[in-house]
Amino acid sequence: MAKYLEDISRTFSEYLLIPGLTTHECSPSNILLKAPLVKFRKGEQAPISLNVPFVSAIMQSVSDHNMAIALARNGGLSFIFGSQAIESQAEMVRKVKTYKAGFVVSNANLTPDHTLRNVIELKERSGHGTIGITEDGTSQGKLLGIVTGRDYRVTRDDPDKKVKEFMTPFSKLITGEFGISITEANDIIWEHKLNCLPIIDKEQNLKYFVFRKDYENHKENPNELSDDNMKLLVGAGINTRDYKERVPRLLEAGVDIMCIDSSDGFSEYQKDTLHYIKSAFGEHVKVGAGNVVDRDGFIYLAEAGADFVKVGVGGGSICITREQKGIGRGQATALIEVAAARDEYFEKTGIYVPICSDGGIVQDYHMVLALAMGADFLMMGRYFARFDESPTRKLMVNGNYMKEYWGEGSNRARNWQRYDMGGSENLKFEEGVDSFVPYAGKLKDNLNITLGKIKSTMSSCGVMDLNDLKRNAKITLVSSTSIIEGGAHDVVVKDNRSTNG
Ligand code: RVP
Repeated sequence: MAKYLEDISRTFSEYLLIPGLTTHECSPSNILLKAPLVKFRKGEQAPISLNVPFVSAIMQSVSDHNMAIALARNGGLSFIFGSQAIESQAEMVRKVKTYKAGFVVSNANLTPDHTLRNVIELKERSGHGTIGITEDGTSQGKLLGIVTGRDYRVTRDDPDKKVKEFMTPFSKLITGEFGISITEANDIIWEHKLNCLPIIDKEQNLKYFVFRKDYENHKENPNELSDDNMKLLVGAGINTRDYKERVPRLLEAGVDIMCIDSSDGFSEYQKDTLHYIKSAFGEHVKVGAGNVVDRDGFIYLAEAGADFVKVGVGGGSICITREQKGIGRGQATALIEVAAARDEYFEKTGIYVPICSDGGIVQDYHMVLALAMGADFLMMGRYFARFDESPTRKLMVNGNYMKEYWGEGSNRARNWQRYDMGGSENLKFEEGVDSFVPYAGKLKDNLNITLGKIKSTMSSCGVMDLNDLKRNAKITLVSSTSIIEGGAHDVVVKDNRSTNG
């Protein structure tokens, strides 16, 4: 006879946190959100930690190099989507690893023989007012001058005037030497009252520009997640089919951590993949696995060597796996059981394998609930898809700005490896939808509001960090009637504010 689980499959909206004693120290500004990303032994620190407990979903519509840069600069990490050619994924990883905060590769360049007309066209096309003038017109060519808005007057100058006649020539430029730090570059900018400092190598080739405004932004990112060489951390999704080719290329590109991406990770394919990577490349190569929804799945992947385990089947906003295949579990129930399994495994082996709650976060308070229920960190798709930094188009739909957001199991993504159960290589039926989400602006602005809310909830609960939250949160189930009480009720609300969900 089939086994029936005793608990009901529940989701975040069915729970609330009970306030604890808020002490004087427990103000939001004292609360820490650091979280372990990979496994560690009792008494040791995790070799990689997040500064905020968020990672962006392994999805075409969420995590490319731009998202990865923005998120790492704000303390989290992106897993760059694996449903693309190996080389293009490796290239995205490389872009994140070679990104130097404040050092910008010039993407508006011309030669001295171009004309003012070309300058104006380029400025309009690229949106950049500072143009590098190089011998061959490339971003890394020999620097011969720069052109900014101060060098010409559109209304007076002849559009056919050559760049060499009005550029600021190299002999008059203040430059920085390749290799200097951002602080040294900034000192030069201040000393010479510059807006932009070209950085050149010994052969006078242009490497970067440093802009005054970017340095100021850099100082505003105290949470930045970087390695010992001050390079941003980045992850990448992999699958259980082409890992022998994909993993070495991602490692060459400098990836810091990988995650096997599957809607159902309780499989021998994942074990084979983990074993292969660890034996071919060494224990120091970090790989997460998943997704699972119960103790058995967690223990299996932890024993197979996963560095973290991802939890969740069917709870994603764009996911229809539960409808299509009838498999899955309420995200809260899954998380509670897997967190208990993680603690049991830690007790038994002395190895702490972090768990990631993946999918189904709608409200900001769901994040605190997930962390209180035992998630070490959270993976989100819909949340990040709404921002400027996600790779998808922003469109006007019925008078509102929207961003596109589609599932990896949709016909649009055709990520068959994620739903692969062996056998034929075709995605036979869709497990995800193609959708819109309300456009929300810049990642940094939204993240700051979310983190503020999380800290405020933690302060109400009287906890100072995420461990404290896991250990001491008091959580209650709510009845459907009391859910109604949780929103504005029995009043006529004046303005029709939309929620961030
Ligand atoms: P959400 O944050 O609720 O949008 O969920 C994102 C998660 O949904 C992803 O991290 C992934 O686990 C899952 N996903 C991605 N594509 C699909 C699908 O097409 N079914 N599901």
